[in-house]
Amino acid sequence: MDSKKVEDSVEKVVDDSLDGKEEESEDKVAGEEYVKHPLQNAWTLWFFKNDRTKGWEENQKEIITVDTVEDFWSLYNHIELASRLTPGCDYSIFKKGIKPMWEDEHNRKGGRWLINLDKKQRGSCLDDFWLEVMLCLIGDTFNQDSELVNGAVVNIRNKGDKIAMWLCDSKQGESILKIGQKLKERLGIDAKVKLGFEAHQDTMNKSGSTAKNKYVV
Ligand code: MGP
Repeated sequence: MDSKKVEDSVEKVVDDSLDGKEEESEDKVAGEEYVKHPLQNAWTLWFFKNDRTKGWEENQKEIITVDTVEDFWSLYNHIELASRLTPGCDYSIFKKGIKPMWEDEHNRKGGRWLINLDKKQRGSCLDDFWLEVMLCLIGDTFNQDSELVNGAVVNIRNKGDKIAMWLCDSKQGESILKIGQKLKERLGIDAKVKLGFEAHQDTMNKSGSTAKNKYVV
C-alpha cells in the first residue's frame, strides 16, 4: 500500500473511533456498561514518508494518539502492516508529547536498543517483532524502568529493516540493560544474537553505517 493509502486508512481509524463514541452513548441508553480499558500512558503513532523534496522533520506526520487497549487494536487493525510499507517509510510510536526525533528534549540525552534485521526477516518476523515491541510499550512491561522508555521506531529499508526502542537517558546503565534483556526475551531472540544500545549522540555523529554500542545484551 502506498503512503497515501496509509493516510487514508488512518483517517478511517479516526472515523471509526467517532462511530465508537456513538455506540457508547447508545449502550448507555440501553443501560449497559461500556468502559474501555485505559493504558498507563497515551501513545502517538507517527508515519514517516521519504519525500526527498522535503526536510526530514517535515516528513514526520503525527497520525493519532490512543490511550485505551481498544483504541490501540482498532488502530493496529486498520493500518498497513510494517512489512507492506514502501521502503524508506517508518512507523514510530511515542509517549504523547514526545516527538520521534533526537532533537526532542526527552530524547536528547537518550539512545536506542537497535534490532537490525536481514532482508529475509521482513517476511518472517518483522511484523511479529514490531507488534511485540508495541505491546511491550503499551503494556508497561518494564515495571519501574518503563519510565525510561520514550517510544519505538520501525524503519523499512531495502538494505535491511530496523526496529529500535528509544530510551530517555543513556547513562542509566542498570535499567537500560534490564530493558534490553527483557526486550530480547519478549521477542524470543536467541541468546547468541547480540543487541546493541547506541546513544543518539553517537548515532547522530556516526561516520560509517554503524554507531558504537554503549551497552550490549
Ligand atoms: P534513519 O532513517 O534513522 O536510518 O536515518 P537509515 O535511513 O537506515 O540511514 P542510516 O544512516 O542509519 O544508514 C537516516 C537519516 O535521517 C539520518 O542520517 C538523518 O539525516 C535523518 N534522521 C534520522 N533521525 C532519527 C533523525 C532525527 O531524529 N532528527 C533529524 N534531524 N534527522 C534524523
